[in-house]
Amino acid sequence: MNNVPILLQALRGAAKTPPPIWLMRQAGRYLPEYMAERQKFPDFMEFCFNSDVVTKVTLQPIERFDFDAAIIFSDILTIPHFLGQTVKFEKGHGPILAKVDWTDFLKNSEQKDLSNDYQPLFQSITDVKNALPSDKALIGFAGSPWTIGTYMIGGGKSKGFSEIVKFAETQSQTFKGILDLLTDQVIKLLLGQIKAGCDVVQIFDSWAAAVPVQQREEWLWSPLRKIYKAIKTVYPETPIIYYGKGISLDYPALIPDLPGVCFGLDQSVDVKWANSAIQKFAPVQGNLDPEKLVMGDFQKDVQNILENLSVGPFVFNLGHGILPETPIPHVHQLIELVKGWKS
Ligand code: 1CP
Repeated sequence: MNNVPILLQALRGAAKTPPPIWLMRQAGRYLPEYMAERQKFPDFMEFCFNSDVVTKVTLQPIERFDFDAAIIFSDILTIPHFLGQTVKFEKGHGPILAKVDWTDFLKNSEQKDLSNDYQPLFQSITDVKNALPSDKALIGFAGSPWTIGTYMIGGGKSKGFSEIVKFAETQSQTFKGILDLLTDQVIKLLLGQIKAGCDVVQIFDSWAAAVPVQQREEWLWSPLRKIYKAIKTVYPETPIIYYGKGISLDYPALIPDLPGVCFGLDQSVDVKWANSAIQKFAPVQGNLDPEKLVMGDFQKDVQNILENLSVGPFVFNLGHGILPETPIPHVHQLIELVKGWKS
C-alpha cells in the first residue's frame, strides 16, 4: 500500500476528521524505553550521533502510541557543537555552552561544511524512513537562528533574555554575523535532512517572544524567509512547520510571504481567533497545554481545539514539548480522544 500520510494531507491543505496527531518532543524522557537507551550514554551528543540508537528512540513513540508521524531524534544544539563551541548537558542544569571569542569563532566558521559530521543523523533518517509504514510521515527539524543563538551567546538556557538582547543591540555586527552563520547552517541541515528522507521539516523558535517587536523583522522574519526560500527552491513540495512560541499575533502578517507554511500554536493561543485569523489562510498545529496532559484534565480543552480547528487544515499537537513527568496512560487517553473525534 502506498498511502499518502495523513500528516502530509493536512499540511497540504486538507481538513481531516480526525486530524493527524504527533507530539513535540515525543521521543524522550517520559518514556522508560528512552531512559533505558539514554542511560547507556553518559554523553548526550554521542547519543545523538549514534545512528542505531537514534533510529531506535525515534521509532519508540510510534511503536508505543501509533502516532501519525515520527520526529527524528536530535537536538537544536548540534549546530553549535559541530561549529566548535563545546556543548555539555549536565543533569539538572540543561545545556551548558562554552564561552567563545566571537571574532575568532566567526572567522573559523565561515562556509564550514558540516555534512560529514551529520552523516550519522542522515543515516538514521534513511533507516527510520525505511522502517516506517508508508502512511506515517518523518519530520526533520532545526532550531531557528535566533533560538539557537540565545544558547550560544548566553552559554546555555537564559533565565531572562535581556542580556542576549543587549548583546545583539550593542554588538550588532557580531550578532548579525552569528545570525547569518546560523541561517546558512540551518538551511544546509534542513536540506540534508530532506535529502536523506524527511517528508516535513519543523523550525523550533522556542524563544521567539524574547525578541523586541521592533527587532523581529531583522532577527526572526528575515532569516525565516531566507530558510523558506532556500528549501522551497530545492524541495517545493516539502511542507514546513514554523513553531514560534509566544508570537502567534505576528503570524497573520507573515502568511503572504510564506505560502503553505503551517503555523505552530502554543497553549496561550485562543483557537477561535486562530481559526479566523490564521487557519483561513494557512494550516495550523497545536495547542494543548502540556501541563494539562500531565494533570489529566484535558478533555474539555481537546474538544474545544477540535471543534474550532478540525474544520480546516490542522495537526493535533501540544502547545510546547511533552513534559518528562507526563504519565503514559494520559498520552493513550489523548490519542483515543483525538482519534475518536467525529465532527
Ligand atoms: O538527557 C536527555 O535525555 C536530554 C534531554 C533532551 C532530549 C530528549 C535534550 C537536551 N534534547 C532532547 C531531544 C530533542 N530536542 C528533540 C527530539 C525529538 C522529539 O522527540 O521531539 C527535539 C525536537 C529537541 C529540540 C530542542 N532542544 C528545543 C526546541 C523545542 C523545545 O522544547 O522548546 C530546545 C530549546 C532544545 C534545547 C535543549 N536540549 C536539551 C534540553 C533539555 C533542552 C532545553 C533546555 C532549555 O529548557 O533551555
